[in-house]
Amino acid sequence: MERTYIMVKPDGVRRGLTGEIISRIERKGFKIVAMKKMLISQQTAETHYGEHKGKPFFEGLVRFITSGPVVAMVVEGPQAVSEMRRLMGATRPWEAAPGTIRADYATTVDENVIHGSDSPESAAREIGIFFKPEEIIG
Ligand code: DAT
Ligand code: MG
Repeated sequence: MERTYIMVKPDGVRRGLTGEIISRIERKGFKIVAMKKMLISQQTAETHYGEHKGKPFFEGLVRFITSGPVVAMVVEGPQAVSEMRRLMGATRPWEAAPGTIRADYATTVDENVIHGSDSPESAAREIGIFFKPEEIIG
């Protein structure tokens, strides 16, 4: 069993896509072992997206992810990291495979509806940023 950090981004929450995304995760057969709606602080956003610091889109990305509530989750299942990346689709929605979340619900790279960890190591790091161990109920 593997765990990954999944987050409905502010555009997804604003557009009322949270239920649809949760539904896809559950229908797949994955288990949501933690979930909360929250506002991300500037500091937390910069830590979460630390790998992108210095890139031209970094400031805009931090501004966007702090622009409204997100729904943060820990999702568990076999190959959860890579499988959730597959369900999400490519970062650039126009490159995302048909039927993926980003292909179905997003048009731009800067508002692409969902975040998912890109490796088991990133998942462990990101879960640790957003959840206390006792908030994860397996
Ligand atoms: P992903 O979210 O698929 O893991 P990433 O880690 O490369 O993609 O980038 C994180 C987020 O940053 C991405 O979801 C949207 C934003 N982003 C990436 N590249 C961008 C770009 N060229 N212009 C604007 N935003 C970008
Ligand atoms: Mg990433």
